Amino acid sequence: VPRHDAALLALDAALPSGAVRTDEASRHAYARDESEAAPVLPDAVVMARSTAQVAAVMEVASAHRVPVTPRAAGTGRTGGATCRAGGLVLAFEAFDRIREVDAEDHVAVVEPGVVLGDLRRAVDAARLFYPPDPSSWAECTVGGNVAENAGGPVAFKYGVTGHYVLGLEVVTASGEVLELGRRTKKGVTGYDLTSLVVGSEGTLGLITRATLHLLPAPEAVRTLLVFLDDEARIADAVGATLRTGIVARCIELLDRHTLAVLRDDGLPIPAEAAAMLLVEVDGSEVAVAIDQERVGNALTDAGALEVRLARSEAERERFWSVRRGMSRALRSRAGNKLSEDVVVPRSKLGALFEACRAISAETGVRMPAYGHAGDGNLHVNFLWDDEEEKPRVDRAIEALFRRTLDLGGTLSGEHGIGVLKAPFIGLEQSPGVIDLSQRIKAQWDPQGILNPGKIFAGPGGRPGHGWC
Ligand code: LAC
Ligand code: ZN
Repeated sequence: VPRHDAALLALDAALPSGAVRTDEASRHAYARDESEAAPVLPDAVVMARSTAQVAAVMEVASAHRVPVTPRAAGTGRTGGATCRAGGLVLAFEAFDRIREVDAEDHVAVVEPGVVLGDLRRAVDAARLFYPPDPSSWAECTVGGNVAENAGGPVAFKYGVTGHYVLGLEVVTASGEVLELGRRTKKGVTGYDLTSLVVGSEGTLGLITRATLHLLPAPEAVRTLLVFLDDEARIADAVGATLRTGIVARCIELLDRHTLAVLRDDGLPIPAEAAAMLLVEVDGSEVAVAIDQERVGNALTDAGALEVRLARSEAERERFWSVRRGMSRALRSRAGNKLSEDVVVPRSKLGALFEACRAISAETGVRMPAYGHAGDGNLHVNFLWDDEEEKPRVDRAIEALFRRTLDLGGTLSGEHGIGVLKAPFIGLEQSPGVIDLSQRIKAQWDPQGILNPGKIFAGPGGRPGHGWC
């Protein structure tokens, strides 16, 4: 039953009619994201279309101490858009205009609900390039990308979302509108509050506009389909690519389990292949012709079973579309799935892979892995069918996290902590760092109404891989 009656009345008065929804269907539609985090029904869903409306919502929410969970496409993978404490889901999907693509200054200015695919097309039409390419780009939004500091395959060469954020307009918990950052490429005035908000998972402020840095579009891209006969060759193949000195655009990995998904989809995979890399180079037509050859030769020398150039844009897109759908494909292959996005220093990729195999053998949990090998960023998945297997899954995940940290890595490369990893943040960060972070949070949001329950395992936090 919806609560917060007084706040809802005040919101109804402050916003256009239809913006505040308390019907069952709306509440259910906004109860979960693209993760295994258990759904929670919001008391109401509020649709925002402007900075003024977001500010009005926060004025009411802070006056009535109502929790607010920001959300746009709901493609997040750690439960960040689920409202653990009830209250409002503030939906940004209709706040979605591309306000500017400036081809001279190489800047785009967008509202938070802009779908990344739409931004990519608009930027492309101006012969520019906005590199961040999370697999969900056809659906996810720029606001969510900034809030999670999303990455993707080409992060290997180009970096993640945060590297392209020059400035942000942010609405605070009390409804104040702040302009952070700048519009110029360089700028070091004062504290870098823009970077603090990037990746803060909606816990510090609400992003109502983003000013993004663009690059000139590379003239050409070439895709190498690299097949390996043994997963043990993966680390060597990645190393061989790096040693050419050519910065590939991406070095993506599929292990033998995830390669099977490509096979099942009818893609041409050599029978003896046990792993695959998707390696791309980009630049001028002349440069990619040379780079593709040199990287291909290095991979052949490193013992690749076969190195094949994607013959056409259509073939390239066939591989990428199955790769982008990997997370959902794996989910359809088991009753339950949890997936991680751990990162290790590149030189430890082989050790991480061995650890995955050992943990899988020891716990009996199926652990397919794929991801951004060039960045040492693996999506290790945990698949199980019966609920009684769950304790073994929990054990496997904790073992993966501990090993990752032993190898000098980090718990999350691109999906954030959200609720799912909150119980584990103390494995990586010291009490002093967590305490300082929580004091920063309290400065921005003294009442704790912005996306409560995320990042930090609260006193009521559950043990294990939380909430699911
Ligand atoms: C991917 C998402 C899961 O790389 O991060 O497909
Ligand atoms: Zn990824």
